[in-house]
Amino acid sequence: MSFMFEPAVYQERRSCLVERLQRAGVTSGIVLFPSNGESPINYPDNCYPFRQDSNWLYFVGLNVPDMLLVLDLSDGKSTLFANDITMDDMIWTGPMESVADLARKSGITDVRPLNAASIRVEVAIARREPVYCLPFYRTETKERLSRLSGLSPRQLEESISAELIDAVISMREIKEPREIAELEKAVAVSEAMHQALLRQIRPGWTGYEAAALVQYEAQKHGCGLSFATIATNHGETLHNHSYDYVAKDGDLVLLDAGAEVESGYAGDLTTTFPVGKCFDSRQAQIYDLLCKVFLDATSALAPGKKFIDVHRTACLSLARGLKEIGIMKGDPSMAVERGAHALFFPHGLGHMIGLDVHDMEGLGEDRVGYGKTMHRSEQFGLSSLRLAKELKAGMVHSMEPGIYFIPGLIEKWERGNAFDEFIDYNELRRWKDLGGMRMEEDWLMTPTGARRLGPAFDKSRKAIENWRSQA
Ligand SMILES: [Mn+2]
Repeated sequence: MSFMFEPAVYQERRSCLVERLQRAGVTSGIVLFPSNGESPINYPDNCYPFRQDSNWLYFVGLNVPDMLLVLDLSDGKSTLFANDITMDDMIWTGPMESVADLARKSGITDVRPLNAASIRVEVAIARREPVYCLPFYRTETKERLSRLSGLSPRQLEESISAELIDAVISMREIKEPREIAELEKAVAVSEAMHQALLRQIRPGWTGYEAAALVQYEAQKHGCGLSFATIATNHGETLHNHSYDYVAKDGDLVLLDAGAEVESGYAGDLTTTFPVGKCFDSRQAQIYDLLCKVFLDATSALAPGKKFIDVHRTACLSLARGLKEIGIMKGDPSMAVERGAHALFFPHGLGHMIGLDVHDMEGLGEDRVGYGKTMHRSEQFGLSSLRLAKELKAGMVHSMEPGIYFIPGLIEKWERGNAFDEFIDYNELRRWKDLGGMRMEEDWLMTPTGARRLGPAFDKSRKAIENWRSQA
């Protein structure tokens, strides 16, 4: 991952951040942006694959560990603190660009060694200028920044700024055209990953083979995975990372997987399909309903509308469909208001996507998805909705309704006669072993509506069965 936009892109983003903070009344002080460092697995030299911090990628862009950017809010100047590699390092890493050359790619001319960072922080403190940070999601980043800045981990925690968080969210949530182009690439590769499995899985395949094929397809396109692949015959377990099964005719496979392109942008798709050539009649009924829910939800997308209302549209469509099938009963609107449908759809309709697959979740899921004025519901199901706030042109988010039959949850609700005015537990017994389905696409809000990202990919039952019968 060494892709970068033009240096001016990063310069402009940093000056935009300074402007937005000034507008929020933050006119002096310094912002500390630490890059990520290498993170050891079991001994110092054996590290997890390096993933740069997404805020750093957005404002600095350099995919290099162990750097620190100091942004001065009074004059808007950026200083990059980093060390050039030594000849000893180079024997292991190969030739590397100098820090000064790297800095130029981000539009930064002021470069200093890492050990000068604490002096810069001391100067700010002597001038009684505040220090600002974003939240830390890795303890080691906080500890490293503490060593570099001379501030204690506690002082760093106290430097976390709501104004800074909100300014960053307000910028990153609206995707620039160049970011949308990257997201289009990520979704295109993600589709290729899904289509590879849709084309190739056979009875007898293990989950490991399925997950390996998906990863192969990503890497073949020069991409990584944007999160750990879910490839399971038990889609009703929402984050099922077990690959320990053998696919057989009659099974449904749920694949939730996405590519991360070189620039760091993520795709996130879910497809559900039969291991055999067709859905059986029960699976077909539920899959057709899922397609209907998906269509109703995507048709409800509009700028200016709250995403929680689009989520409610999906829930209502689901409750109506389940009533037609006979699994639910009573008034669907009332059932949704009370939360009875959540037995079959216990998660939210979507989340923002960008440089993170759950975009900016490290800045606080509620701050990102609900803003300053909305609050998360405590109702089962709705409490898992990550995105609720008003949609704006330029936002990119997932659309991912699902229908699940979770035996343990069904039994628990039935024992307590939960919502028995809305759920026909007798009829439900016939469906309990069906498993789970989800359909997920990535959508961009436009000034007039919304559009799906990625090349055309028909997921109607007929189209899916067509893929499978050619397998
Ligand atoms: Mn998702």
